Amino acid sequence: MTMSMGKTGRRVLGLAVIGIALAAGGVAFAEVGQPRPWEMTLQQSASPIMDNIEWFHTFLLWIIGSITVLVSALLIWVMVKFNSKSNPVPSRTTHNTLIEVIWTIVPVMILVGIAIPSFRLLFEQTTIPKADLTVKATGKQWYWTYNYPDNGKIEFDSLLAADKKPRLLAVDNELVVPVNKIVRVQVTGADVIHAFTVPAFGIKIDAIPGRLNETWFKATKTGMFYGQCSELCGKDHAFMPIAVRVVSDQEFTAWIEEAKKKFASSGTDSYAVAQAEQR
Ligand SMILES: [Cu+2]
Repeated sequence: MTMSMGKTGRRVLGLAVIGIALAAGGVAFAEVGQPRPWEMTLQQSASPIMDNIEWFHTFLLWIIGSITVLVSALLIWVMVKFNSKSNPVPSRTTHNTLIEVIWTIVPVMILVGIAIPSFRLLFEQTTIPKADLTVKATGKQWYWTYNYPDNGKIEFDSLLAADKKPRLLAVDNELVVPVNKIVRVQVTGADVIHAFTVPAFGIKIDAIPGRLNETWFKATKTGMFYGQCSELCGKDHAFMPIAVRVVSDQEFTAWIEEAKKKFASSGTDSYAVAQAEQR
């Protein structure tokens, strides 16, 4: 018996060590803007909205956790103290006004406490501040087309790049935006419903044919940020990632100049090119 207990103990210890190693591995892999192995939390935030979402998530977790602990404690207390053995003659009490008032008022207060930050966040997400840049993302089966209406007629397709890393997230032409600038994103669909999502910016909005949806973000860090189409849109739904490259102002201006030439109306329709190459 002692032997088997020792074995179990060692096994538990072993599992704990593996767990810590995996967690540490996950941290070592940590990169902003993309998922990482064994990730259990939200992706690292890179926008004020996402900071707020993270705060709200943690706030809710504490409330849910406390309620769960309280209800479990009450259940255990009832089971131990009032079972037929320890309490053979039950009380015949049926009503208690004070308790009934408390268990009505307290949940109402909790819900109001949740509603206030929840609506505040919702308004922040849906009220688009004065934008420094507007980009348009059009979901197509199965890639994205980006437009820069403020900067001439830049339009290009963004397709999954199978040879690039990170796998299934990298694309040939990334959406490029300047850091610390308010970017308004107009989103629509060309064929079926898609959804434009970048977790690190806390944005997710449907791309609906015949309708122009709007959202916004302000990237507070430079680097690559990835997302995926988040509305089941057909057989290659899993293969139309969203890649956003956040750069400094100067780099952005330089990129715009380059893009004007690269994606000039002569038509570098990379989707058509890719299709042609496949044939
Ligand atoms: Cu999709």
